This record gives sequence, structure tokens and C-alpha cells, in this order.
Amino acid sequence: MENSQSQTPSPALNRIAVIEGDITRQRVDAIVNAANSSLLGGGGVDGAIHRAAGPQLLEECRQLKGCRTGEAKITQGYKLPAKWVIHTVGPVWQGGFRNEDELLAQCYRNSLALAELHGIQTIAFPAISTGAFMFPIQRATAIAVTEVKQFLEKNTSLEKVIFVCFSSELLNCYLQAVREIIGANSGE
Ligand code: AR6
Repeated sequence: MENSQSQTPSPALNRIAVIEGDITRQRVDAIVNAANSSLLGGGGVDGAIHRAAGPQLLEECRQLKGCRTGEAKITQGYKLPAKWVIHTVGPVWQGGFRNEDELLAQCYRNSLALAELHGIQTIAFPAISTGAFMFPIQRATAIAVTEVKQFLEKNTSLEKVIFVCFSSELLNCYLQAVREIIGANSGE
């Protein structure tokens, strides 16, 4: 029987990559930081980014006067290979009844909008909220892939969005989400 589904490839296809690695090593225009609302550093990916960027990052972050959950702010990357850091604050998982899904989606939307505004062509995301903030991984990766896909369908300036996974479990979740939501396998 003929496949009745549309054969038109999504414009997101080929512009999304999923890799296992350390986001601080990525040679991209911007990396995204899963920060907290103080923007003054912390553990996890936030701590790694501040360590790799050096103390000037904290100095610039101090000027920003914090960031609300779901919003995003941009700084330079200093000693990082990335020129920019986009800091966003994911929601703390509280069982799913505190608007966590929408707030996480906003992190991706607002980070991508800032990237577009700054002419960024390549951007790497960590799995926002899935560490200290305890957002369930499968649910978080589905939201991440959905938001990036929707953004890429309208945007033409972003060339590559990379999901950087800090574990093979996360890598498998992203690959599955990409298969289910975009309909193709993406990876390197
Ligand atoms: N590269 C890529 N991903 C990483 C790296 C790295 N170097 N290090 C950790 N991850 P988390 P959150 C992954 O806890 O849940 C901080 O203290 C990690 O495996 O960094 O949003 C902030 O200051 C996980 O999948 O961020 C906040 O207080 C993902 O990054 C709070 O944690 C996110 O884990 C934010 O919590």
C-alpha cells in the first residue's frame, strides 16, 4: 500500500544534530547555559560553562540582574570556543502541574529568538532542567525537539542546532524524539 503521509522533508531535517559530549568544547557561535535565576553560577552545566569561560563571564552576568524562569539572556563566551553564551532558566520539576512543560518550551523559544536576533548560525543546547531541576528526561527531550523543529520551520538563519548529551541515556532519548517528531534519524 502507498504511504499516504506527506513526503515533503521538514526544513528542520539536516539542521538538527544530536551528539554525546561536553557543551563547553563545542565550536559553535553560541552555547546555551541551563542556569538558575541568579545567573551567578552553580553546579552541573552552569558550573562547567563558568569554569571554562573564566571569571569575566561571572562579571558580565552580575550586570544582568538575574533572569526569570523561561526567559533567556545573552553574554559573551570569553575563553570558550563559542562566541556567545545564552543563559536560560529552566523550571524545577514539581510533578508537572506548575506549568513546567510550557516554561521549558519557553526556554527553547526565547533562546532561539535571541540567537536569531544576534545573527547566530550555530547553537548547542544542553538538556535544560534534566539535572538538578529533575525534569523527566523523555518529556524534556520531546519538548526540546518539538520547539526546535517549530522554530526551524519558520527561521532560515540558523544553520545548525546541536543537542549535546552528557550521557548515552540522554543521547538515546534525543535520537528517539527526533525519529518520532521529525521523522528521521539525526546524529553524527
Ligand atoms: N555538557 C553538556 N551537558 C551537561 C554538562 C556539560 N558539560 N554538564 C552537565 N550536563 P543541570 P538543570 C547536563 O543540573 O537541571 C545548576 O546548578 C546534565 O547531565 O546542569 O537545568 C544551575 O546553576 C543534564 O542532562 O541543569 C541551576 O541551579 C543537563 O546538563 C541548576 O543546576 C542539565 O543539568 C539547573 O538545573
